[in-house]
Amino acid sequence: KRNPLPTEIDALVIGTGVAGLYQLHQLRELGLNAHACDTATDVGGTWYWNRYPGAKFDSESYIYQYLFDERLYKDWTWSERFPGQREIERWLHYVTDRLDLRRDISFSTTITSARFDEVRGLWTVETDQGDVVTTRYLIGCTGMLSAPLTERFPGQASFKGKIVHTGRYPKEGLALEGKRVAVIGTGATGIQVIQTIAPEVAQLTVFVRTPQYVLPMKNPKYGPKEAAWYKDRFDELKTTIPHTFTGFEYDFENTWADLTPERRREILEEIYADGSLKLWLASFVEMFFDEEVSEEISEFVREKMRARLKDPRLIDILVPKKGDYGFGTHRVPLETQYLEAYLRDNVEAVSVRDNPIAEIVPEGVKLEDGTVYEVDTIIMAVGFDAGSGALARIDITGRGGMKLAEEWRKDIRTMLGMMKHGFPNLFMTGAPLAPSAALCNMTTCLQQQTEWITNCIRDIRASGNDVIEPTKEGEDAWVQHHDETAEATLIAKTDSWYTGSNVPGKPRRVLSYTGGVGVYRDKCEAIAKEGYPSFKMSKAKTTKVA
Ligand code: NA7
Repeated sequence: KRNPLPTEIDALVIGTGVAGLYQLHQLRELGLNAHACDTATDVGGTWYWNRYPGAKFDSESYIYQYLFDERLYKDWTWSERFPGQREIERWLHYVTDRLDLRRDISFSTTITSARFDEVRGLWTVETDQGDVVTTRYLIGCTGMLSAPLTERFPGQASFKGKIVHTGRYPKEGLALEGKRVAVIGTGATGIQVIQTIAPEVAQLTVFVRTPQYVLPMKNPKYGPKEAAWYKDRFDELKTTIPHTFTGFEYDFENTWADLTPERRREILEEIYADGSLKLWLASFVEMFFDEEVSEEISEFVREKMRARLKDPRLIDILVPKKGDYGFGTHRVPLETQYLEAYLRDNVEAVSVRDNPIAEIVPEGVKLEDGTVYEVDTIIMAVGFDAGSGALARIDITGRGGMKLAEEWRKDIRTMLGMMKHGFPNLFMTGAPLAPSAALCNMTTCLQQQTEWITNCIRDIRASGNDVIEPTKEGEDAWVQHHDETAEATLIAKTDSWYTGSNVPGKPRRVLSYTGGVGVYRDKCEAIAKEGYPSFKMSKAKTTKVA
């Protein structure tokens, strides 16, 4: 049975994933009357929705963690270095129960609209269940990658078999055994699906547009020894992780220019052998800025990939080419025998680079040249409207009738990625222009953002005010700093969800802050310490929510 939503409340949190759960907990600790709602039937966010075969962490389990409570950290034990969706979902249930969050969550409840009342300084929120809620603070913990691009091809509805987006994969699964299956997309998601289902299905046809740089994952099982190893390091992890460049435990330590080619190679080999994202996030930071370094490291990875594939046709389809884009300028997936999957007799790679998918027909996938690939099931691993997508799908009206979706259709601007000029008391996490999935261990960033939001609400109240809004000048300055930082990188030159180029018509901007997680944290903290100079605080006409 659905928990009823209170009609009047201090703070309403949208979403109960990694961010929303911790946000709700903190607001309650602050003494606020807080509540959360979620479209899903349970907690988990990303880890609720993405239950496709093979879904798993690419961050080490022991760092994709809440670090605010030592007991909460130490009382949970991971079974391996990179566990799968089911285990991660169980962990989030454990967190939810330990913090006793369920009593303040309404599931199966989608927020459809939110309107700011300038006179009372309150948000009026409506849901698809007919609820109308008045709240002082509205916090969108809606996820960076949670608005799936489900309608990607003409004719999808005509398909005779099952067609699903990975971000909406059914709980009961799809019974793929013995079926002819198509997978469209080879991002981090597609790769996990492909390597997992290849041995099960009768026939797998993979439609590959842009080939990916991939890194092999080393995923040892964790027993009591490993659990003791990471649990004993709790204090160390808590002090290092939040301040590294990417919110992982490792950081960039090498300087390309200082080393001989032989030594660089040795370092790349050593880090490659780690079987983690370290080659991307903690080898040579120059790869993000310097075309030559980027090319050398890219070629190092391409060489490894070619050696595994051998077949020139497969190499042509699956290995990025020199000049395409550099290693690490979009999300690097970890994989287990992904490339080897294509060496199986039942797996076919179809390049749709020059001969794109034209439509879905009742029998399967039709390419522009008229070729039809007949299949029973289509799995669309085609990605998300990242960063801005989830909040833009809610009808949010700020001051003077300003609509968030319309503003972001023109230009994706935020203040610190956590607020938006014109939308007082609307906070957000995982939103554009903050460090997030692109170059950050999500849990690190989401903890920092929710903590900043909580402290900000605490500070507003302590100052005798009710309402906060970033000034236009403050927001402009942040956007300018963000852009200058981003444009110095090769990321800005690459097409992918990192720059919004995967969604037709979306304004192009690097969505994640690229100045580093530690730097971002310091900047956010400095603003709070200085009394929020780039924000305007005010008293509302009504001090009571009701
Ligand atoms: P991504 O990384 O956006 O990948 C989507 C994939 O789908 C990518 O290979 C796309 O090719 C492909 N795609 C999208 N549209 C088409 C069409 N029309 N035709 C052919 N191929 C298409 O999404 P993921 O879900 O894999 O990963 C998202 C994030 O989730 C990931 O970065 C992690 O942080 C977790 P393209 O590259 O556009 O040529």
